[in-house]
Amino acid sequence: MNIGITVYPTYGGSGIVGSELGRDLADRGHNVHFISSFLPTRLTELNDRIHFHEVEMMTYPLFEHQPYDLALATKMATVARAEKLDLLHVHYAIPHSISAILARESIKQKMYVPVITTLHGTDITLVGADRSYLPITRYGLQQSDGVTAVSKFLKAATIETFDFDEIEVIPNFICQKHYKRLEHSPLKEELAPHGERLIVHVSNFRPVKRPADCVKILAKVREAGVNARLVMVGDGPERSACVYLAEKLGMNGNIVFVGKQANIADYMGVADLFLLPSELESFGLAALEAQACEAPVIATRIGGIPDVVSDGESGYLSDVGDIAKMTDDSLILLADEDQRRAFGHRGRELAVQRYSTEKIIPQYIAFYERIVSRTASATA
Ligand code: GMT
Repeated sequence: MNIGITVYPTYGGSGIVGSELGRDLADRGHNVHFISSFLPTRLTELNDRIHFHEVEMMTYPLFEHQPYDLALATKMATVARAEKLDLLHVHYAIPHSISAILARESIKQKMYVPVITTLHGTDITLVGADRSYLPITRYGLQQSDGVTAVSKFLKAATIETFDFDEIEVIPNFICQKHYKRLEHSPLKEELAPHGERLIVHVSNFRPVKRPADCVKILAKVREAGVNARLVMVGDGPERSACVYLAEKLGMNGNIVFVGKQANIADYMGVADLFLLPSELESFGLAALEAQACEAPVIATRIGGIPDVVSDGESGYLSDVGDIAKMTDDSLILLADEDQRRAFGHRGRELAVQRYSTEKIIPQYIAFYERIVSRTASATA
């Protein structure tokens, strides 16, 4: 197939999923055309089956805000016609599904390019549910030729907010060759030079991720006598609050903020423990990546996380903000290396069994085939 994919090309989970999906589809022989404002972060290499089409923006003084959605729609339509795309698959509803629908409609006299929208989380739970975007998000869902969601939780949330239920659940996935334990990594020595236990957090540091909870947990873990260090990977609006809190709690020397990293598997692969204390996660891709790297996960019991992290087997789950329990759970695993390893092994086993690319990518391909054949017969 000739597949157009649009993602936010930054460090968000939806961009990662869309990029890794495209790469895997190309490995399976499909032609993949990424259409976005710049090359997605995870897409370091292009080849003869992975192509990139940059959305060009004209700057004009009258525009207070540049209309990216329209430039994207124009590019989608142009690429669809030039490359004879079989479908446009957009990740994150706003504004991508609206741009894709506009593109489809603008060229439908010449060809019909079906639009598939994958919902990732905040596009429904935060942005889409906001009154300013709710009607247009519902329109995007109704007008898409196919809609998928990354978890049962997100499907239920979409039904509740938008009264729209034609949604296929296709969970996120993991490349088991890329995400794995790194036993002898120089990075481990660099981050934990005196054999400290390494706790890792990865996020985009938005309030919904509650990264400051990680700083509080580290302080309490150290108070309990465990020589641990915390590595904070990523960047975003909450980072300065975390730096301030670290200083206030006297944790400066024990926390390292490494900022955005191209290869987070390097960090997860050396983690003794992974923290994800989010207020909401429709899926919790970071938890899945950590589990694939054999890092037990301490997370919150919200959204799609209980499907990914098996409480008491591959990690422990707590209520949002329950620092005391998350600390106790961390201490259990950090104090008992055998149990920590057993949780790590079980996490990898579950990640591979339930979410390997081998299991999930064929579900996307089957969904594409279904939508393409349904729209072909409807438009014949
Ligand atoms: O909010 C983020 O963390 C980014 C966001 C995105 O769309 O880029 O992540 C969402 O999609 C990820 C990939 O499907 C999921 O793993 C995250 O759980 C989800 N985030 C939230 O629901 C808050």
